Amino acid sequence: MLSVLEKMGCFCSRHHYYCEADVEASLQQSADIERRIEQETMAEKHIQKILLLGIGESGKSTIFKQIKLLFQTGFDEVELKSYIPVIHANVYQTIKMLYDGSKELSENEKDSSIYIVSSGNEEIGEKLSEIGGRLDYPCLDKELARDIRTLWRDPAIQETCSRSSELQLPDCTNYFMENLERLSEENYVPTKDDVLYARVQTTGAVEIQFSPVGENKKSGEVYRLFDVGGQKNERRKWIHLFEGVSAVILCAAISEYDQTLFEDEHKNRLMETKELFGWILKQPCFEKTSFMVFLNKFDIFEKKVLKVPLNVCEWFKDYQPVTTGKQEVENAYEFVKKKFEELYFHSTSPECVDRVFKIYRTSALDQKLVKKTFKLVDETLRRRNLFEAGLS
Ligand SMILES: Nc1nc2c(ncn2[C@@H]2O[C@H](COP(=O)(O)OP(=O)(O)OP(=O)(O)O)[C@@H](O)[C@H]2O)c(=O)[nH]1
Ligand SMILES: [Mg+2]
Repeated sequence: MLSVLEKMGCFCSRHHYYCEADVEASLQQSADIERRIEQETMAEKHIQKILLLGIGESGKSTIFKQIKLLFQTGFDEVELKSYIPVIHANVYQTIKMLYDGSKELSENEKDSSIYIVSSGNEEIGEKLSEIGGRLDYPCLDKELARDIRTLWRDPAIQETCSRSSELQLPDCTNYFMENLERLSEENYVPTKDDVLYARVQTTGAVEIQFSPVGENKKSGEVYRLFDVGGQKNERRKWIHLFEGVSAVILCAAISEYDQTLFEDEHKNRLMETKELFGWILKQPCFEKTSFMVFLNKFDIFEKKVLKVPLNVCEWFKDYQPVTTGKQEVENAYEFVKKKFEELYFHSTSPECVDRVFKIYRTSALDQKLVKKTFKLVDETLRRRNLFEAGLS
């Protein structure tokens, strides 16, 4: 006890001998701290917060990866290699879904024979289905890759794949199946495209800070971009990010008009997007927030819309195709775009009419297009800031 008091005495005596210079130094120190906090707060204020929102698989993380590639240092070898287990898991899960799907279709469909794999491939299918159901996948070596390729080329599996919308097959299926040789190499390092195609469901939220300084070095804006999980059980976490948001980028995968949610097979993906966007627009904290809608997966949309009528989706039930080919794709796209515009104006109260609203056509895998789109987003937000600064 005494020693503690002694020690305290030691400190007290130092205080006792505080001279004016000490006081001045201490005042200077606290002024410095305050100035630093103020500077940091100013810097924080300068940073514009952008949220990527949308349902699961709409392409948010793909846009996020592109921004990392475009405006940050990209992926180093360690980061690229960290995608190997994800990519291999995508391969195993996909081939299992295809084989199990073909068995189900061959039992339940009228024209069932087209879904029966050749007898020689049945054993391979059973083996791969068992592997795909494991928690730990084996290393994708040449032998396994050969088996997967053999099964993939089976006409019954190709028929099953043409029903991908009903089977919840990921969009990366064809890409990875066509690159099996490379993916199974011993020293395989994923390419930038492999990473963009890799599908991993986001849980929680991740963020990056970047400044899209263009060739003309004009934009000095600093953005903090947040990527969140879009599946239903993830969305309750979003609310913590809703304060002080400059812009919301809503990702809507317009190619998914004939698909149901991964987490709820009774709900159409575009109907879910419609409800979700309506809900986001009505959030009081977004009264002054800019809205950018990315009508994503246009590359898939332009092929699908010529085969599957747009009006299979309840939201687009009044769509009537009138032409064919490229013109039909444009008509269908414009129709979908108009639906989003109507939804925006319908869900926006009069107090919010002056907030920014823009719609862009995107394919998140197309780096040039994402770059061009983000430049437009940047320009719009800068113009908006100048306008607001003029008002204040
Ligand atoms: N063809 C094509 N594929 C895309 C596009 N955008 C995303 N994808 C693919 O779609 C899959 C899902 O994309 P993600 O970016 O993971 O979707 P997400 O919105 O982050 O999904 P959650 O994390 O579940 O909310 C990935 O395999 C992507 O490669 C696109 O425009 N075209
Ligand atoms: Mg994601």
